[in-house]
Amino acid sequence: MDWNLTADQQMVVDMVRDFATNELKPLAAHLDRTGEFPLENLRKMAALGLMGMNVPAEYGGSPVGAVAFSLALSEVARACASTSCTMTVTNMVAEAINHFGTEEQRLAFIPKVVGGDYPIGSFCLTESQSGSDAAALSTKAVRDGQSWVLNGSKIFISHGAYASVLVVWARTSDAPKAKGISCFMVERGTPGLIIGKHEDKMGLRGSNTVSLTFDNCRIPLGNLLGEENGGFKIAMMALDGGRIGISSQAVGIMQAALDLSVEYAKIRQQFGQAIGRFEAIQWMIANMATELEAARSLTLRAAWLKENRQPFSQEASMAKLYSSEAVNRAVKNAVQIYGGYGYTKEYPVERLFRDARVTTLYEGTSEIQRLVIARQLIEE
Ligand code: COS
Repeated sequence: MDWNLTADQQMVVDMVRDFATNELKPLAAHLDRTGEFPLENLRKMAALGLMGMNVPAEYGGSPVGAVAFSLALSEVARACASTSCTMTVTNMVAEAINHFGTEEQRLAFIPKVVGGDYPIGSFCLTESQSGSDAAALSTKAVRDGQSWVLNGSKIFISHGAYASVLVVWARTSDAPKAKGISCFMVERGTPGLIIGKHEDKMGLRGSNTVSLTFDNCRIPLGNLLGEENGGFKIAMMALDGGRIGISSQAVGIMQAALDLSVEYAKIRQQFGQAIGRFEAIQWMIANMATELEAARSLTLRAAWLKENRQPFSQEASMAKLYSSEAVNRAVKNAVQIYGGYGYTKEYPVERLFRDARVTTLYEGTSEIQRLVIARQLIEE
């Protein structure tokens, strides 16, 4: 077993770390405070190839593999968790179009997702009555002449107000639950696509989250992705990959929490010495570092399986489950180490505490990850 990164993977890490440290980190507190969306930085990231890291170059991607993607995403999350949210979802959308689209669809849509003025893709699955139970969605699409007409609403859509292409799941038959769902691509500005309420979130405040309404939203027949009534599997397969992304994001936030904790433990003086000399603080830092390594290993193993075209659904859920729970323990301890200062917005651990919270919720709660893992153990 070789744990070393390849020269190409190391190059990606070095490039992204440099970019994230210089361009993303300095803006992270501002985005958190103002809720501004970092469009300019996302365009720079697209120019560096970070929005289509697993799609071929002929569609505007820069295929470096799932492992390099995971490493890059962790570097971005370490600097700015909000920006990493947009990066992971956009990569997930680009990959889904690449995997399930026709050649014509790939050429038409992927370059818009990974480049251009809005190098952003949205994943529109969740509805007010279908979160964990994704197959219960009720948005409808009906065929009308040369069009599909979409009606319904989605909620909690990451960067939905800025996406160039939105992949949208809708019911296309009366068949029960998962069997009657199809997947569509809707372009930014399509009449009938209405951007709704902007969520005022606890964390990831620099990643725009909106509700969407489809009001007789008419799209060409050719915007159906994959097979009619075969859309649910697209969502599930995309989420398998997406969960490696969220796990990588959690690893990045954890690394930031550890960096800040170690730095502060060395300089903060109490009882005549640096607090890092007290065992109480050392144990917190040791646990944080150990759990970070465990989270990183699980994440990279899932990414490696994906890259090597082996089944990875269970491993992606294990990685996401562990990393997301562990990052929440890490940020809690980072605030503890900073004491009262950690509870103020002057210190970045307060932002990390809020940013980390969503990782056990989105792209499948911890409970859904356990369900996916247990089902594969018990039912297969
Ligand atoms: N890859 C490929 N196909 C999959 C799959 C996967 N990972 N998971 C399920 N499927 C297929 C099943 O094989 C089944 O196909 P058949 O009808 O041909 O047998 C179909 O999809 C339905 O699967 P299942 O019966 O398991 O669906 P459930 O309604 O029980 O839902 C869970 C399964 C709970 C795993 C799913 O609803 C889920 O992931 N929920 C969480 C959704 C989520 O993460 N939302 C966040 C949105 S983004 S913030």
